[in-house]
Amino acid sequence: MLRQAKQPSVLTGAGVSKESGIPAFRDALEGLWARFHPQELATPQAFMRDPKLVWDFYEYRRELMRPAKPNPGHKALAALEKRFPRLPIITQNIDMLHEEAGSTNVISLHGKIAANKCFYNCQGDPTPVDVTQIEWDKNSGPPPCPHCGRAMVRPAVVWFGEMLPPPALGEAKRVIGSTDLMLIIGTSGVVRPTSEMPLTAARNGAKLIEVNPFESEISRGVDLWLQGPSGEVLPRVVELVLSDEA
Ligand code: BV8
Repeated sequence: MLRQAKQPSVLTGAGVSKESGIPAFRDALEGLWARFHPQELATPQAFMRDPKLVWDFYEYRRELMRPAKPNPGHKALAALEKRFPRLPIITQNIDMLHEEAGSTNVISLHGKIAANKCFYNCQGDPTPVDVTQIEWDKNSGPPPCPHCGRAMVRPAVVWFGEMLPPPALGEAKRVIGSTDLMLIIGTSGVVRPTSEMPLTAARNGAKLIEVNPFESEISRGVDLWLQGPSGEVLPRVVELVLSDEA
């Protein structure tokens, strides 16, 4: 199916980063954070209610992600560009491991955890803030925005109830409207609007291949389910596709 594809695309979720040691979004977290579900904290309301709690939650996840390296699954997707240059990778992940693995066309639907911005976007959406240039008491939660001094600085990720960034969403829609084969990797298919993208692609005639060790919300609608961890399945798939070039 991949060999015949003219415009393949990829959609990834937290599962593709599991073998890099990053817990998936719905995995239980350790220690202090075990009693929280990320969903409760990944909202603007939670941040307004308790900015320090939410800020510390992201600092904790940034610490978790810092040592993480691309795994064989990320690397296989980057290698696939030998056959499909600029292979679009629509990702829900905020860890930037696809870019680190060498993928050149990553569409980040939910932002990047390493980035911060003004909560009010006081200089326009988004108003990036580089916290390494700010001196503040790190135990007091987020610093005030250095531009407006009114709002607090927040992680530049998309929270529940927030719109996806129009540039990324527009790019994803263009890919979905033209792809003839979508590889869907490591997503539970729960979070909208991303979870609707495979079906939209299929309605436009695309074939769907899912890579996931467990059944997901989209498994019933795919043409082929490769059941297994992406760090093992993807290298074998990509080797097959690239070897027939020889
Ligand atoms: C929006 C960034 C429109 C932050 C994330 C009620 C109130 C408010 C909103 C809603 C509501 N009901 C529904 C909604 C919409 C909501 C939504 O979908 N909620 C869900 C929970 C029902 N969506 C939104 O709010 C979105 N915005 O709709 O705006 C709007 C706005 C205003 C007004 C009107 C309309 C915004 C959603 C974005 C949220 N931000 N992340 C952060 O990370 O802190 S989402 C978060 O979930 C992560 O990005 C994560 O990637 C994503 C999805 O999860 P998955 O990636 O699928 O990960 P998960 O853990 O679920 O699954 C892992 C999978 O991997 C599993 O299937 C597992 O089997 C598999 N796996 C495990 N090991 C491996 C593996 N696969 C491969 N290899 C392995 N080794």
